[in-house]
Parts: sequence; C-alpha cells; structure tokens
Amino acid sequence: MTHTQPLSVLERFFEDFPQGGSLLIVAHNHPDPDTIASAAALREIASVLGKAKTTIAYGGILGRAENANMVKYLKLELRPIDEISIKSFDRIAMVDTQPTTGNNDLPDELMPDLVIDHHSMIKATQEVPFVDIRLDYGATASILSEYLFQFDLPIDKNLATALLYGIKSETQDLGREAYSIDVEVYHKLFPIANKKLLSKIVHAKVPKSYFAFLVESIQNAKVAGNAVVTRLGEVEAPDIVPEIADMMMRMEGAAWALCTGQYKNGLHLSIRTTNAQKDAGKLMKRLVRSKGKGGGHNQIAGGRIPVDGLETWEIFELQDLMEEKFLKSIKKDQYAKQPLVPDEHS
Ligand SMILES: [Mn+2]
Repeated sequence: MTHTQPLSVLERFFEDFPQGGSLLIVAHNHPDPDTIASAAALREIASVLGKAKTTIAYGGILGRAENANMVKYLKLELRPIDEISIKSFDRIAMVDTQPTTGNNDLPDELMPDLVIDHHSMIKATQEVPFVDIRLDYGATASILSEYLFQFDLPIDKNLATALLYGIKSETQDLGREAYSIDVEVYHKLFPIANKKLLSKIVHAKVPKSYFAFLVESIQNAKVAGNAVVTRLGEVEAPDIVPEIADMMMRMEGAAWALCTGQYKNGLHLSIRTTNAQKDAGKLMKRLVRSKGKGGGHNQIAGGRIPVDGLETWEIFELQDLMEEKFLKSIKKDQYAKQPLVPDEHS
C-alpha cells in the first residue's frame, strides 16, 4: 500500500480495533457460498490485522448440499447464532448483508461496527461506523479477495477454494452480474484453489428427498410468455427456492422466473431474470411490500413473508397472489398460463 492513498475501510476498522479482542462475523441467514467465503476471508484478515479471536455466526440452516459440503471440506467453522452470546464480543461485522434487512439474525437493536456488502445501502446502515459497500462487484467475496491481495496476505488452498466458489456460484460462473473485478480476482484465486475439492463441492450428493422437490416444482411450473412461475409446499431448507428459480431459467426462452415455498413460519420467494436492465430487487420489494421483507440485485432477488398462524390453503392463496402480482408487474398477465410439462394422463 502506498501512503499517498487514503486508508481503506478495513485498515481504519482495524486501527480502531482492540488488538487481541474478539470479533463476531455475521453471515446472512441460510448462508450461501458468497457470505460464507466472505466471512472466512474476513476472519483471516482479522487474525493478521487485529490479532482477533473470531467467530463466524449464521441464522437459519445450511441447506444446500453444495454449501454444507463447502463448509465441511474446507473446514470453515460456522456457528449457529443462537448458540452464541452476541454481547460478549468487542466488535461485530456483517458480510453480504446489512442490519434490519430481515435476512440476518443479528437483533435489530444491535448495530454492527462494520458492514461489507455488494447490495445497495439501506437506511439502517447509515448508522454503522465502518461501511464498505461496492455495487460494481458481483460478489462480496470479490471485495474480500481484493483486500487479501492488497494487504499481501497469504491465502491458503481452502480459503482460495472458498472464495473461488463464492464468486463462481454468485455469478453463475462469471456469467450473471459479474464485473471485471470478479474476473480479475477469480483468475488470481484459481491457481491457488484446490480443484478436486471444488469439484466435490459443485457435484455434491443430494438426499433422496431432493428429487421429490424437483418433481413437485416441475409439476407446479406454469409458463406465461417468457416467464415461468412455480411453487413448493413445505420445504426442508429455504435455499431450494432460489435453486428451483435458477433451474426454471434453463427453459429455452425464459427471461423471468419466480419460485415460492414455505419454510417454517415464512413463505420464501425468489426472482430471477436475464434482463440486466431490470431491477429484480425492486420488483421483489414491491411484491412483498408491507407483508414481508425482500431485496436483491438486478437479476436475482429474494424475499420472505411471515405466515405465522396461516392455514395451508391461505398460504396457497398467498402464493397465487404473489404469482399474479409478479406476472402483472412484468406485463405477462395477459398470457394464459400453460403448464411447463403437459399432464399426459388427463
Ligand atoms: Mn452476495
């Protein structure tokens, strides 16, 4: 680092950090590879710059087989946030998420000291003393990777593999909302990463129940113009919802997809679009509006609506409503919905 440049957010954060103190890194709920890799990289930086004792915590569950494999094979220690005494930490950091967004389990009255993210800044984040938000990065893992290279820190095989996978999965192999910086750090990480382990993560074995969800989502899928909508009933882990939305985008001609599914007391929603000029995050916010919380980027977005106390049929009607609102918003409501796979037996 040259001294003519202003100090980076992380340099200033660790200047202010009680050396040898404790740092809690909060990942977003049902953590995906981007938030997991970002947390692991921040832990590495914190151990060098702050001699910090670090704990990575997350809410929800590690659902996807790929993500569980990533944590297992790369020996990334993550702890459920409800097993942790949050107030015992000297500092709190948040990666790939922001306070009060509803997609992390840091209590709303507790403000983090540091936020590193690539989603638009929300109002609550203005209260956070150290903020590094970069919208022209396809993954938070790219921001953290750049820091590691900038600080000239050693990156071991496991961390490089985690970061590579974080960027790869978040950008669909650098094809979706990837920027030049994502490509650049990806190239730098590639020689260091363990390709065998990466392959084992990407091609994770899935439980038998996974195939039942696939069948259900395909049977429920309806096509309206260039949009596909589908739904699941109760799921074992909410991250199958975005996974199905991604799968629906593989249909020839698909430009839009919506998938919904119930996990515990919430209806989870996921939007995908190939149209980079659109704002899927804004559309998601409009869909859930006063009912729940949501957000995202141009081409991917997620949301959640609490369904406490609702009967199964009421949740079904809510899914109907979300599909209608979605198709209306993207002006596909004038198309008659056709089943993706015609039922040949009826
Ligand atoms: Mn991300």
